[in-house]
Amino acid sequence: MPAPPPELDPEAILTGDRRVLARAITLAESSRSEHRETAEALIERLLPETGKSIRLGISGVPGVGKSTLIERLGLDLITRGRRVAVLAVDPSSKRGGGSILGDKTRMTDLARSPGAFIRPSPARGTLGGVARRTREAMLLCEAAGFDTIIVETVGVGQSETAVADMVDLFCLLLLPSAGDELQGIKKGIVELADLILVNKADGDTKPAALHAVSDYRSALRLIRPPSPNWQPPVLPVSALTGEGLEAAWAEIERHHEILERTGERQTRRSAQALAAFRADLGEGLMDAFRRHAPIAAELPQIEADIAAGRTSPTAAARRVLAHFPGA
Ligand SMILES: Nc1nc2c(ncn2[C@@H]2O[C@H](COP(=O)(O)OP(=O)(O)O)[C@@H](O)[C@H]2O)c(=O)[nH]1
Ligand SMILES: [Mg+2]
Repeated sequence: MPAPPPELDPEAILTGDRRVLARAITLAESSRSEHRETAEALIERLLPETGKSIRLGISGVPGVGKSTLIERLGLDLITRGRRVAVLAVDPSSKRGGGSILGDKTRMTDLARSPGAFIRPSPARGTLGGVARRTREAMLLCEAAGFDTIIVETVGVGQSETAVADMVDLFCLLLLPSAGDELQGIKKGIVELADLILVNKADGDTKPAALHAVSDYRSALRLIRPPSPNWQPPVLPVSALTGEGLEAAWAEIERHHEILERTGERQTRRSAQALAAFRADLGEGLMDAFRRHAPIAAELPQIEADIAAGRTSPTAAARRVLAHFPGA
């Protein structure tokens, strides 16, 4: 494994040097494998200094108020002495066009705070690749002393599952209208949530928000909770006025304590790390496989035959796998 270059001194990351931190994350996101290897070596060195944060995922449809909430909550937490890193997983940003996470992802007030570090989504890659880099960015931020990591994602694709698989607490932010369909939330996302916040519980939309809270409380009673030690709370909040955010944070801390006390946090993180390892292994094998010259030469024809119904997918897979000893 290559040694980190001098400008990527692990000590500089440990002292919280954000310029070095940003550079390390850029290397981890690079499309060049030597850059990624450098970042990986650095992360390995720093691994004993990671894991000491509250890892929080926040998801919800565009416009629900994720960025507004993260900025407000982040500023509150910083005044209480916490250090907050915000990472984004935005499946749309790879298209080069508009990001679904939106402009507020920049969170200008929070970005100015010396206690915060904000990093937009890696611009390129498959969801698996983006998730891997976000996980690495999370570890680097932890080594740099950030004790609160917030991962923002949109609730319209597969990305929320990827985020739920890298955090301790997955929070779903909802609009003050009842019904998953009305909210445009994908089936199954509510089941992933450790905490549900109904946002915009202010002004004209407050009654609807309170109504949605009681609807979701009833709905959750019918769903098996994601953890045997935790029943996901449903709370009204206003990211705009800040009302309810203190109660929401209290639940996040309570969840953190329960998971720590029961050992579930470690179990969950171990399972997540193993799943990430297996996903990387699978992707790496698939890449190696596609680059293997005899297969690369045959693959287009084989795929054309399968698409045209001339070959069965199972038989074709078996023939291709026969190129590999032991497969
Ligand atoms: N009334 C009200 N508006 C809000 C609240 N939170 C966010 N908004 C507004 O909703 C819009 C979308 O917010 P944004 O944070 O960009 O949503 P995101 O797409 O989920 O990140 C913006 O115009 C916000 O000002 C809230 O608690 N109450
Ligand atoms: Mg946003």
